Amino acid sequence: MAYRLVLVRHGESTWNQENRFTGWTDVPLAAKGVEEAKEGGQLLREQNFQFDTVHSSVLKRAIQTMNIVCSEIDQEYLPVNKHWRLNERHYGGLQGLNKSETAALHGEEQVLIWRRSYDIPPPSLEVTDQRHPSHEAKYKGLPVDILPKTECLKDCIERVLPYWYDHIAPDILSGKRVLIVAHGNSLRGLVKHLDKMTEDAILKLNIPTGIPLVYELDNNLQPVRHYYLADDETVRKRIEAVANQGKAKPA
Ligand code: DG2
Repeated sequence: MAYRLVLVRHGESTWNQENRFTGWTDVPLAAKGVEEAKEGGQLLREQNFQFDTVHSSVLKRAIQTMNIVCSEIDQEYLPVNKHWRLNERHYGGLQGLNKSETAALHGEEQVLIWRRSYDIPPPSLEVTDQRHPSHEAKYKGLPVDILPKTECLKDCIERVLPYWYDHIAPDILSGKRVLIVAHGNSLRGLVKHLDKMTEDAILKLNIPTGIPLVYELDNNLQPVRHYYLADDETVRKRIEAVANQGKAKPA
């Protein structure tokens, strides 16, 4: 192994808890998510993980998680890079809707397609819709045509990868130990890219909240192996909770 990269999905947010499609909606961590972020940081500390730089999205659930993790590993001084390209996949017209209610209305199969298909996006927003990112101060200065009205995973990967190639990969190759704190789907996109997963395989992949995912990479940034820093049962339960969010009646 030449390099090690750590990925963390933010802890449970208030809208994860309410089971609502979140996307670019800027909601904070729920109390449970704060605990998950602390536990994630403690797992890193127990295994003596240290970093040289951190990358996160510009959404507060990721930023809050990053701050908690850095505090737990006693590295609050780390240089931080926040970028919209690491944001969650934009959920378009679904943003704000309850996932179970949407499944009851449109069927679980349709919701699974919207949540997990590779190239079928959810319904698109109009630019005039207040949920469109152009209405938010944090995206001021970006051309409106680069801001998403909706995104499938393919679209999300296409906007994450320039940031990977321009910023994260050069950091890793220069020897920096890198931590990325992002989201269920922006991380699924990165994992699909790193592991060269097929469109079918990525459909079944769910990333649990708050559990550090460690990638060991070779000189060419090809994965040698990856593993979660938690026992299999904890990982399984958290993955199952994410998968069940799209059921008409969650378990
Ligand atoms: C969730 C992911 O994003 O939802 O946008 O609702 O990771 O930021 O909480 P996150 C959302 P699913 O694709 O798992 O439904």
